[in-house]
Amino acid sequence: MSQDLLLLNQRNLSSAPQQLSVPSYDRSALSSGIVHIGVGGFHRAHQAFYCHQLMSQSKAKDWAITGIGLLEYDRKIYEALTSQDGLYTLTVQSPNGDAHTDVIGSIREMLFAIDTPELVLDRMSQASTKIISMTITEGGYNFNPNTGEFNFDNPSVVHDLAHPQAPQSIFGYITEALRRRRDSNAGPVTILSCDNVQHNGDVTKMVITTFCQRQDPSLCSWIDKNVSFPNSMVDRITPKTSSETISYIREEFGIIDACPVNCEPFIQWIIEDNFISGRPPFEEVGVQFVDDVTPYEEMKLRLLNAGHSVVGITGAIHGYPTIYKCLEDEILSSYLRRYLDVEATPALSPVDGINIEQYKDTLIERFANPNIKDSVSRICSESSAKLPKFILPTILKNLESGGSIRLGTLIIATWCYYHDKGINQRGEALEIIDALAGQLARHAKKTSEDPLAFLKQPELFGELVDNERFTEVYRELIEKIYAEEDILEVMLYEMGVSDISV
Ligand code: CS2
Repeated sequence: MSQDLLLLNQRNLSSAPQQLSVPSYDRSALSSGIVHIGVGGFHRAHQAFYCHQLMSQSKAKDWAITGIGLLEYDRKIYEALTSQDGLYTLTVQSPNGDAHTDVIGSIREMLFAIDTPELVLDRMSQASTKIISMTITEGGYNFNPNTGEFNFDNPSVVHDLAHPQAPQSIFGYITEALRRRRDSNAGPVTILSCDNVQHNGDVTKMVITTFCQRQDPSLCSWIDKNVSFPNSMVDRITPKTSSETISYIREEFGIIDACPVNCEPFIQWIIEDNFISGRPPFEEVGVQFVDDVTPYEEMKLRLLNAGHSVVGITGAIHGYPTIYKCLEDEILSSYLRRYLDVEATPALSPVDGINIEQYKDTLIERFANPNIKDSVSRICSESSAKLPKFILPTILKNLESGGSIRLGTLIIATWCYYHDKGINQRGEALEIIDALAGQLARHAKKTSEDPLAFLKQPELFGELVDNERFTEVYRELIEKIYAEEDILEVMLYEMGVSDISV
């Protein structure tokens, strides 16, 4: 290693170059009030950043974060952050090329459940832990979005039902931690979901109590009185860390950071103020507290997240690598706007104090930020957990009201094509990351014999396959996509006919 390069850690902070902003607060005086499960890029660009901002104003020193990795997949981030004393760089990149990097200091320690399960349970159940928060992805909640049923067949759930004291799943960990809190009088705690799931707090409460009802029904009434589950809407586009970001930090600052994060300037967090055991004064750093988060989450999921999937799935088939490249294409960007205006917006409930037109303008500018190289494959990953929440509610609402459904239906049909072909229209292999990839491909591959085969996955599509108006449009679009060499041609055509009610 060159002598000029510094490893990022607490000891080396004092030698960091002047132009790098490092924590101004005494990290040794912090204590953990928050335990966070799932310390990916998003958590570090969002919640950990909000906490860091408070600490920079000499506030919230009891609200530092203990980060937890539950899965084998988390080992890498656990090792990297542990070797860096919880420190990492966060680079905010503006569309005009301006970039600002901070070293974030709000994560006090990292724990890895597979190596030290007792330590993890200990932190979750100690009285000083007031909030257990989580980003476990849209697919992590282990329930069928159509029926609301919890999946008791999941092997780690089966394991945890039989071994309450040695859990593997998040449900097992939380339930055991709550039991220990009850038995030791550690006091109430807030469980805060930070995932893109509508009513994420209610969903978290539902899955935890359903699991607990089966494992230890006597604990349920304690949970009812001593645990709160606020709903929240979270937002900041955070691409996967790339080797480019690692090199940027090394070249710009002479710092070796194994797990830097880069993200857009936009940040938003809207939360229902339902923290049974107190919370950091997040409102002082721009977090909004509301009585009912429903309209905000609906707007975000059905405009921003759905918008991502609209350009992501079609962009993947055309062969674009990143979202900003998709936005540079006029057909894709007009299609996106058309989808948002003609199908998504009319299906939304009114949102107090938010100008939806402006919101859409801003989201298109955000997607187009050329310095956020957000990969199409990240957006398409786990679409089986995303599209039913991002796109289907809009289609269902428009089916109910007689509104347009063609633009959204094209995305579902393109998604089928994506799993059927497994390659883009340039002949390159698609990087398909989805827990249900095998099942999705099996259904998609039957499309030539049965054009509706892909829709015959009720856990994803509910009863849509029985809706005549929907299936008529879907069949027509499937035919077009399979006949055309370029998805963009189909999109162009559809923009001409999108407002004709079928
Ligand atoms: C994205 C989100 O994964 C996705 O499909 O839409 O990760 C999105 O970038 C974030 O929700 C932005 O807040």
